[in-house]
Amino acid sequence: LMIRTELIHAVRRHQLSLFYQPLLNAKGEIASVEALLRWHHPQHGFISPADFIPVAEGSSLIIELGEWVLMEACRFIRELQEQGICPPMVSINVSARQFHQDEFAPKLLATLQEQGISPAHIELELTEHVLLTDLQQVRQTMTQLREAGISIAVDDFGTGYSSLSYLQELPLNRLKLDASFIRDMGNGEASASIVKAMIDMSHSLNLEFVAEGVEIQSQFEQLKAYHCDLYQGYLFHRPMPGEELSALLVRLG
Ligand code: G
Ligand code: G
Ligand code: MN
Ligand code: NA
Repeated sequence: LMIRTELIHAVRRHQLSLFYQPLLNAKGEIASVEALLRWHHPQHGFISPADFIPVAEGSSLIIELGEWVLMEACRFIRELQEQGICPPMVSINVSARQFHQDEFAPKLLATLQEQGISPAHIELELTEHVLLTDLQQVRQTMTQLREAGISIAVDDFGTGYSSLSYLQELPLNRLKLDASFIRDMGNGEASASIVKAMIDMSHSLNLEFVAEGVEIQSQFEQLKAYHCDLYQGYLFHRPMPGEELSALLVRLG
């Protein structure tokens, strides 16, 4: 309850910020970045989105937060452009309640247009849970988004215990395999085989495959041998403030 009340003021009091974590391709280039919300509370310090997102999801607060995240991502993309830096695609996490609100796609597209941001700069991360609630409506919304040029990734892939048939039915771009699979890869042949099979499946469906939570070199080597497309994790970069990312982009040219 404390969190809910305080969260209502957090936006207005400028306590929220976006951090960005790069996703690298096999050549080590930054292919895109994931935007991750951060809340710095003046008394309680840093509060994890793992703690406050579920609270926000309990009410329309999540809609307001989602709108703030989108505006902030747009502001950041424009700032990079003004500095002469070519902005990477920015992935935004979208929760169920946001995605299933009325007019989600047209509102999002209108905001991008107002902000002067090309939809090609934006990817949405949706969990299997979001995708499988009202598949008919999800397909419709997603088609509108894809036709406008927005990319769609399945986040935490593999944790939803769902049938995989939706992968053929929805216009997806990427699968982001949940970090737990990457952690288990070192624990034996079977776990590694699962990851390899998922990579092969995603390629046969023309989807890009992202490994999340890559923390050690041996995981990276193994994933490269399996032809994983994109890599995200502490081995490469931790989530960082926007200024740090723009400095990194300048350094990399
Ligand atoms: O960055 P971190 O590991 O602390 O994030 C914890 C969780 O919070 C992750 O599941 C992530 O998807 C979620 N999260 C981070 N930022 C956002 C956001 O802007 N919107 C939503 N809906 N979830 C977010
Ligand atoms: O649920 P989602 O995939 O959106 O959550 C991503 C979360 O994973 C973010 O909170 C991010 O801070 C965290 N994260 C990113 N890379 C790593 C990593 O290598 N190890 C661990 N433990 N967490 C990571
Ligand atoms: Mn995510
Ligand atoms: Na994830």
